[in-house]
Amino acid sequence: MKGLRKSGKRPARMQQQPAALALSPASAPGGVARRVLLAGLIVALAGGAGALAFHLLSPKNEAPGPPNKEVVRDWQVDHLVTTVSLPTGTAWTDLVSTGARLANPERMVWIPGGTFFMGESHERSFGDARPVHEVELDGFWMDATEVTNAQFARFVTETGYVTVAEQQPDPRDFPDVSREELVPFSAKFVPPSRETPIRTLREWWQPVPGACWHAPEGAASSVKGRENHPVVHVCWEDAVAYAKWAGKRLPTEAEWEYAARGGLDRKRYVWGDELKPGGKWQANIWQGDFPYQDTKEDGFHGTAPVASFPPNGFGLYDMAGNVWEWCADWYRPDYYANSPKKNPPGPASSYDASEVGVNPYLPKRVQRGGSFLCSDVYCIRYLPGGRGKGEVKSSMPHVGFRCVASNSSPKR
Ligand SMILES: [Ca+2]
Repeated sequence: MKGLRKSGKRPARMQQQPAALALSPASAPGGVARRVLLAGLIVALAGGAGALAFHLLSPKNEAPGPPNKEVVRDWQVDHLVTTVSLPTGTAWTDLVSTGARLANPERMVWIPGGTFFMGESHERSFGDARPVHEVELDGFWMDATEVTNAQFARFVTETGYVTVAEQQPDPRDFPDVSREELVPFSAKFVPPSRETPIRTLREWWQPVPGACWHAPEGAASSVKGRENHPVVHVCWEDAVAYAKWAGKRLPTEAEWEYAARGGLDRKRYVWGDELKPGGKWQANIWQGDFPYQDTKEDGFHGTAPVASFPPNGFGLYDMAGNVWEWCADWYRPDYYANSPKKNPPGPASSYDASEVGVNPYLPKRVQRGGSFLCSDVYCIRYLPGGRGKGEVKSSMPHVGFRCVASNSSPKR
């Protein structure tokens, strides 16, 4: 198979289209589509270092989303939380504390509104997480876990939805690949077998024909036995489609960061200041020498079943590590300097000139939380203020999502 080559004139749709990787490892490393996706990967993976400064101020004891017994019961039925029985007048704090004791992936928890300082200013922090700025948010519901394969399968079964990775690529987006060679595909992380310079990162990712959410390693694979793992190989529009079906939406970046902190004030991790309290890992990240040796001290190489680690203070699982999570916002590295204080929706469009050789106008959305490929010695963007980004048509094996809902009871 011939590789993708950079076209002299970029088709208009190229900026809207995938994503993507060349279709063979031998493909031209300078291919436009490949560089689009890999540039995002580099940012997602190659974070700098630094602690976060996050300041949670005076959360408000607002009324919960379901305002009465009737709605709460419906919410429980919808989410199969049959073990929960909440009387009329239950405060949001009770919902949160109740939720924190459960590990039902169908469940949502109420995140109380409040004011906090978003971003971080540590000397080793990421430039796009500055300046720290005060943000005020209304309360909202949030999925306790990342959306699982089982949940996504239900969505697909009911709707017939076909993800972007399963669709035939548009030849106009891959002008240097023959029609015969152009097949649906997604990406696979292939670590080197020995120590290697970080600059070779692009070589660690390979396109895999047939790879998609239900066949993560290619056509011969499946998610059997991984029903409770987070769904991956979903691009931004796939996540949005699921959210609409579920009567929910993707979180704004501000909502995501606020929720990730779980009510803690200026802590380095979503669980506190200590990496391994009691000697126990608190998230599915990478241990060992990245990228060639994962000792999986935390028990997992690759994705872990959702809720395999303790929840944060709001009862949310895996807000650090496991998989990156799509947010609703367009990505701009300079947004924090101009964002509104109240419920910031993100910028009107994306613009990112920080990636050398990549069109700065490529449509990118925010990703948060880091993944199983993050570590304290390499990509620490799994810390609560760390920002990630991805081209909207790109699907990856370490990117998933979770949903939120405003004050109304979500459908599912
Ligand atoms: Ca791990």
